[in-house]
Amino acid sequence: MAYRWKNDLKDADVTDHALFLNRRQLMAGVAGAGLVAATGGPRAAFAQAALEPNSFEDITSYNNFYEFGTGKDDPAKYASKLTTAPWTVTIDGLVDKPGEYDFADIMAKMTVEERIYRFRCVEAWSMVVPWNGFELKDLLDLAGVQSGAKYVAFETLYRPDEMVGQKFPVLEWPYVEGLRLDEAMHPLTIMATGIYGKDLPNQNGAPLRLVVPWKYGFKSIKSVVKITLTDKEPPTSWNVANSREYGFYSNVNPNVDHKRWSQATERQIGGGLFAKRIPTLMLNGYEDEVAGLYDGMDLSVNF
Ligand SMILES: Nc1nc2c(c(=O)[nH]1)N[C@H]1C(S)=C(S)[C@@H](COP(=O)(O)O)O[C@H]1N2
Ligand SMILES: [Mo]
Repeated sequence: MAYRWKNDLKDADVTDHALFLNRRQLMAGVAGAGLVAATGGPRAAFAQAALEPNSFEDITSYNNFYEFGTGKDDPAKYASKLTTAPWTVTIDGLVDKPGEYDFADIMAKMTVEERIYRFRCVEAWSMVVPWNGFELKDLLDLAGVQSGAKYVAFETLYRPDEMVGQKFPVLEWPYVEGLRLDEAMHPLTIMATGIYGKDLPNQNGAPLRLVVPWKYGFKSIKSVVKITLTDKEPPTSWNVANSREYGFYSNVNPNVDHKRWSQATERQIGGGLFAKRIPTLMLNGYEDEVAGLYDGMDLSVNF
């Protein structure tokens, strides 16, 4: 993954942002109460901290989606070619009900919520994104995870006619990722289907992509077509490309530097050209929620 010092930041889209904040205030006062009640106790525990989301413009114009090219503006330029309907997700491996799950059928069964998460790329830039999505656990429960399953493997669409970057051997295609089962079942782990209440734009991984907020961004695989429950640690694209630099876990960790740069701080997208870098937080600020998953593990070895 190339690390660029490219000054191509754009000013925040103030109008869009202001509208969103108003909507949130409205929800907090009126609909918000109903939402929390309807979804029950555990979900309400992830109170949305005072995170200020990036603008819709930031989130949809500065992307990594190598299937459409390696430039940060390539996905926004080329991803409109991607056909996202119809869309099916194959769920197979160690599940009771393997098969092709139609995206619309999945959506009809899932509870879509808003989750405002920090998003930290391994290249040391970050954003705050107001995702809409559902918990991955709910989808896995739908398929019925069998007792022998220990890991979850994910795969992105392979369609070089529409994904122009797949004509180049930048990575092995299709893009693949994986989680340990307990990470996948964690309530912070979601399948995102929207941003700012709109359908997920193609450049962000339409129609559904994984979001694991305490891990580096490349774990959050886009445009998912296959989910496989397995008993073996699955291959992951960046680890296959360079295992010295990209581990299976890839938890955000300011104390474990990348082989070629520090991970102690990050550049906030949308912060302007002269913005100070901010400290990177252990497990991207989700330490209270997820540190227990790694009890007894040396995170500098299992990076
Ligand atoms: N299929 C696929 N998923 C992917 C990528 C990719 O190139 N292909 N890039 C990853 C990386 S490196 C990051 S930082 C995030 C970027 O997500 P965003 O563009 O929505 O911010 O997507 C991740 N998911
Ligand atoms: Mo990334």
